[in-house]
Amino acid sequence: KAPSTTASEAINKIDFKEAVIRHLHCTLGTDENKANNHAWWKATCAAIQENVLEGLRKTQKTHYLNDTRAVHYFSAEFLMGRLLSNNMHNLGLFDTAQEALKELGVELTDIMEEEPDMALGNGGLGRLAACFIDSLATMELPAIGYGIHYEHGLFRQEIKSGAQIERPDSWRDYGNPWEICRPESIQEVSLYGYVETKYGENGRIQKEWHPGVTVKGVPWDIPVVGYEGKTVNVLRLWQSEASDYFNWDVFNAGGYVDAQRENVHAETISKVLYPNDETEAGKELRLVQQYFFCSCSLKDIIRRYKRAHGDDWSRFVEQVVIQLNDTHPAIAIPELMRILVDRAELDWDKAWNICTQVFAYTNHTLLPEALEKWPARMIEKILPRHLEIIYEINHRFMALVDKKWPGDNEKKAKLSIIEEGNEKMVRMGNLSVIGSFAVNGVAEIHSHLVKQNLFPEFEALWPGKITNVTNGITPRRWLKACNPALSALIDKKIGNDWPLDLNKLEGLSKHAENKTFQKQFMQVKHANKQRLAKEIKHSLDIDVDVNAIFDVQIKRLHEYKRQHLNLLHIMALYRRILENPDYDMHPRVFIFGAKAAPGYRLAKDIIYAINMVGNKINNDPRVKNKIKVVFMPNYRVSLAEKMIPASDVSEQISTAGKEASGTGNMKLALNGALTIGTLDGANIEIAEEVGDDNIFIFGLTVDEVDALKNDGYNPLDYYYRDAEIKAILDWLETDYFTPGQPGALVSIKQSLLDEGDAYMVLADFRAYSDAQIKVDEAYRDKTRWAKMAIINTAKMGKFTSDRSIQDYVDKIWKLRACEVK
Ligand code: 26V
Repeated sequence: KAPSTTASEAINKIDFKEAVIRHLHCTLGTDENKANNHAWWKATCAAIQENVLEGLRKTQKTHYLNDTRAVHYFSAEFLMGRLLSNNMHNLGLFDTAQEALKELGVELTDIMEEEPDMALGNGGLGRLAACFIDSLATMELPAIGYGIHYEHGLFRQEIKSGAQIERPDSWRDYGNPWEICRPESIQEVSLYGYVETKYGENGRIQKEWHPGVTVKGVPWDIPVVGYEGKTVNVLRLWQSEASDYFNWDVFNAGGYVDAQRENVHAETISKVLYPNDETEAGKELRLVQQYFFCSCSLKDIIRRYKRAHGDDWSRFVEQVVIQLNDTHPAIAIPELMRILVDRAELDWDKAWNICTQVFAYTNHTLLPEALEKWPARMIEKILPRHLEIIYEINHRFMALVDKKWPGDNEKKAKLSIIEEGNEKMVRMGNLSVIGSFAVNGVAEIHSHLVKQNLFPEFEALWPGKITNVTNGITPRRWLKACNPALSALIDKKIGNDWPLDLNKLEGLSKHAENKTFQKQFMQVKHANKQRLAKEIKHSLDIDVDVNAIFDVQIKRLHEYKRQHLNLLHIMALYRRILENPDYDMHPRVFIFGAKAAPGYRLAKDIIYAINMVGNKINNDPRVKNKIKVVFMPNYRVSLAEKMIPASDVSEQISTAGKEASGTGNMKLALNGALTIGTLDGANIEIAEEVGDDNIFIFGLTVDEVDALKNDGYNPLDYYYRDAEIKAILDWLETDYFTPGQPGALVSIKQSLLDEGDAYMVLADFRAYSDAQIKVDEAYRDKTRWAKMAIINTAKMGKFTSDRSIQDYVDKIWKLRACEVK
């Protein structure tokens, strides 16, 4: 069925104009003549928020009256981006608002630029959470997202003389029009202190935690509007504040300054999002953040449950399912045990039974350095009672393992939550698997590797517990809102119900060879490229040819994602042009967007190298504009929304087995970009959908990577046997790209030759270069390319996050939709 404007039928242009003006006057204290874009943006948000809040109220009432089972999505990250355009589209108010504002002399797309991104996440994991809550609301599923109300999101990236500089992100500096503070739902969270062992009347041992510190968790709610605006769920983010109760002793003893200092400490908890830096162990504040939001969220869930069911815990597991987005919220498992055993005085088995029916865990990475482990000593200091509980969970679990494999200490060592060694460590992955009823990976290949390589002993112990749910993306944001011209073209061709049923895009397939449609499709792409070219000119003063291939690699910077493979290939092309001025290639613009973790040296060096090589190539007349290299600073959701619709080629070139899924790959293909990629993550499933003729697959497979590693991979073999590879790597050592600074780019060469090339860049280089030649050939055949691009869009139905969520519902959550009238 066609999307109706249910929520907004009554709202016409006149009403909307009236609402915006009213908010200019009464909310912002200004008027139409004085208002700048920022004020117009705020007034427009406020006018939209009226409709959002109406839906929120109805939804909450309906969920309460129906006493619905709900999923609680626990995530330290929600990468929401901007909300105005999304909310307008989901409410069906975009056109109304645009026309109304036009009549007031205001351009909607201009004022949308005033909105700061909500960048409360690092990358794929946080954006996935944002797509999932969009789908949950759209599918009318009772759900709540729980996370942290960071004062500063992911750092803002500036590029100075080619190098990344980090600046604080301040998304709330001038107020956030979407969030609602809920002081009535404040929670208290305890930290530090010691545990007292007591003996109760019945001889039962009782543990009492005497915390050293108490802090307040203040909830901020962000409404999450489903498509067509019926269900409006919430994202509840906790902000830390000093507790009213705690530091009065210090204060009364005359320690006013010390009391203030404690304030600062409490408020530090939600101050800043941690970037994905090398290793987490030792970062006490990070563990405190995790516990803080989990404890607040669990108490919030229990408060809501008790309102309906009192002290009867028997229905808790029917009402509550909690999805752990990676191990970041794994501390919620011992926290729920503590609440049930110490507070509610349930016996251990009963409590454990509840826990293991409530939690489910998603794994998002196999990289050893990204698997969370905390020193037991640190947990003991911050959460002494929780460490005891973790030991007790482990003790009972080890008994179970012994039953299955009597006397097998090797198995026990692998399965144990505790890693013995110099310093005892708590493995959050093992805790998550043991405390959950379901574990999932995020793409077929990744889930297979989770079973086979990461948790083989758990797979043997509990066959069937580990499953797959392939990631997805919301087509509302990642096609309808970000690519209005393509959306309109699709509407015209196959109707407008595809945002709710993305498999409908399949209907485009039969037009893939239609010349008129091809022309229209590529005209949209061309117009999007013109817009991006303007943006590039504006922000970097680089002229790019809109008829060139726009080749895009946008994702966090990491060696396993191999931005340096892309760079080495660019250098190879440059070298070929210098050696042969007639080198035949279609002009190409290589566009990058990537943030490096501030402490990740080589990643920052790669950014620097991209900029320095780019600078040289862009200004070398001998290149005759056949190559341009563009590094777009401060890659973020709102920039992705501009780059993706303008992309021809999507670079998905991770070492096979390393990228759990990827989601940018889906966004780009959905918008008609062709993938050049390895058989890794969701690329494999994208290839299955579009067919081998419509994707450029190259390089080692997972098995070949393993085999080569086992045989003893030697990058020097490739260096000496491939003259081009040698020439390029040697080039990095000169000062050709960094005049006067020889060796400034040498760390890349070193990582590939001296340090063993852990991600097999050199092993895949030739295959990658050959695949790029195929890309070039394909692009020159306009008809062929148009057909391939259309097929890519047409075959992306599988990758809607609605399908991912339906998989979670069927396999894991067992939820029912609840219609909001
Ligand atoms: C964390 C760290 C921390 C230590 C340094 C290295 C490192 C590298 C990666 C990470 C991220 C781990 C979790 C994560 O963000 N995974 C991403 O999740 C996406 C959604 O499932 C998925 O599409 C990406 O492939 C996966 O990398």
